[in-house]
Amino acid sequence: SDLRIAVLGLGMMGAFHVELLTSAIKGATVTVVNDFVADKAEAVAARIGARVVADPIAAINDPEVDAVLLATPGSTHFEQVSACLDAGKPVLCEKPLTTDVATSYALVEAEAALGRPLVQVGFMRRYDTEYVALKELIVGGGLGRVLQLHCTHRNPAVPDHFNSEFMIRDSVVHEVDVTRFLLDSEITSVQVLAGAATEAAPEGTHDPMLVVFETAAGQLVTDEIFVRSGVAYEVRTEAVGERGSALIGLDQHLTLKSTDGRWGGLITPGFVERFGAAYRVELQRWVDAAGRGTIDGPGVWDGYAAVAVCEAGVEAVRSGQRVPVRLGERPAPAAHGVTR
Ligand code: ISE
Repeated sequence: SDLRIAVLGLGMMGAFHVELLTSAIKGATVTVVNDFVADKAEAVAARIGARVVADPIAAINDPEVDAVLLATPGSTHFEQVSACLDAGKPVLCEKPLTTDVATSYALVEAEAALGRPLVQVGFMRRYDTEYVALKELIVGGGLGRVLQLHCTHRNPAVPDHFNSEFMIRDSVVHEVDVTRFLLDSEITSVQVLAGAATEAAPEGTHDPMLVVFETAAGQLVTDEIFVRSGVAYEVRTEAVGERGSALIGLDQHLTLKSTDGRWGGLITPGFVERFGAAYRVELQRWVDAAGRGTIDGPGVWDGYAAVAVCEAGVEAVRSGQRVPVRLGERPAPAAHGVTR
């Protein structure tokens, strides 16, 4: 029988997940929906034949819910993920895990105390075929020892509330996870260079920025974050090793057309075109794992580490200094999340 899912938060991401769950994912039924805007919840529920439960904690604890998808604001995640752990229900939590290091670490400890991984964090790039191929190349030794990563992360446009801090916590967080995923090493420091800003940026917002991570193995990672490029959704990563380099995200699998001896093509306009397939794989694997009472992807430790790096990144924007990242102790393997 289908896994019965509660979707909490029906903004852009929540609505996107509901759409996928009801159209593309096997073995799942959305039985309960929740949003702090009552009309929105009612409209979605009516369309897909689900029930509205107005209180988020009651939605999690509802007897007709086996697993929970959280697309609520980050500030509500600590309480909601805690409720999922208390109820013993698998949860897929959109980033960020929580909004500060202390509460994220509290969730690491709570899951460890429970003794089985239930918390998965929505870092969807780990399911993108290109990132998976790059990881396999690296793990297989195809590049030799990897020394540097160079990441580009551009959005065509964003709302005004994307200030420098938000850009770190909401956008750069993806490269934080990509770095940890590809290099299997923790990030130990963050530095941010804020140069000339686009005239599209509101006063005081540094857009673009150049972010530099250092890993425990001494590898350097650069990330150009530019969320008002005015052009397209461009996400590229190049890994540079002792025996070669590899770049992903260049043609983004769209058709390149040759004319007049030149090459060119389309750039993905948004995240749906770039990562839609990855979201679908992420969700299907999570549904399958949740049916077995577990997770299949980045776990609570990955969510915690990302929050810790982003917090250091925000301080690095303010201070202009290289800011160290110090992580708490990682619980024993049997207790922490499955990392892919
Ligand atoms: C947003 O939250 C995302 O997750 C997108 O993938 C990213 O490109 C964007 O910059 C973020 O703000």
